Amino acid sequence: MAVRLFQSQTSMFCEKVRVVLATKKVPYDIVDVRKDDRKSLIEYTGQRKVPSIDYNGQCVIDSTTISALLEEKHPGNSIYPDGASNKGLCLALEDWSDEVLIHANHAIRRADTPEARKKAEDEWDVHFKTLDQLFTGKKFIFDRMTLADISIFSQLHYLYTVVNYDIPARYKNVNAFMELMRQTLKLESLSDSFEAKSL
Ligand SMILES: N[C@@H](CCC(=O)N[C@@H](CS)C(=O)NCC(=O)O)C(=O)O
Repeated sequence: MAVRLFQSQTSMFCEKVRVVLATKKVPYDIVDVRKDDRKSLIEYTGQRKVPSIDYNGQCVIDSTTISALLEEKHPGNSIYPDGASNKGLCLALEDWSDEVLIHANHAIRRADTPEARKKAEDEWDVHFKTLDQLFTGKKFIFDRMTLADISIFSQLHYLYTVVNYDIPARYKNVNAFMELMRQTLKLESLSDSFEAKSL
C-alpha cells in the first residue's frame, strides 16, 4: 500500500487528516507542498488545495472526503460514533467546524489592527461559549474520540500553533477538552503541531 499526503504542516485541515491517519495507523509519506510551490500537488491533483491524498493511485481532495475514504478502507478504530443518528450529528459538527470555525481562524490570523483583533476575539467568544456548553459533563462529544472532536480540535489547535492565542481560562470545559486531546495525541505542548506518527 502506498499513501502520499500532500500537505502543509500548519494547515488545520491537514492536521485533521494526519490525526485520522494516525488513529487508523495507516503508514504514509508526506509531500510538503510549500517546498516546491505546489508544483507536485498541481501536477498530481490539477488544483491547489491541501489536504489532497494519493491513496494507492486514487486521487482524493478535501479533508472530509479523505476521512470518509480512510474509514471505508480502514474500518478499524472508527472515527465515527455508533448509530445513524449520532453519525449524522458527528458529520454536522465536522461541517460546522470546517466551515464556521475556519472563518474565526482566518479573521484572527488576518487581524492587523486592534479593532480587527477585538472583533475576531469576539467572534471566537461566541464559538467558545457554544463549545463550553457542548462539552458540559463530557470528555469527548460522543463516547470516544470521533471526527467531530478531531475537526474541532484542529481548528482550536491552530490558535496555539499559528495564531499564538490561548483559549481564555474561563472556558473551563473547552480547556479540559484541549488538555484531553493533548494527552490523547501525545503532544508535549499545545503549541506543537501533530506530526506524522502513529498513536
Ligand atoms: N474544505 C477543505 C478546505 C481545504 C483548505 O481550505 N485548504 C487550504 C489550506 S488550510 C488551501 O490549501 N488553500 C490554498 C488555496 O486555496 O489555494 C478541506 O476540508 O480540506
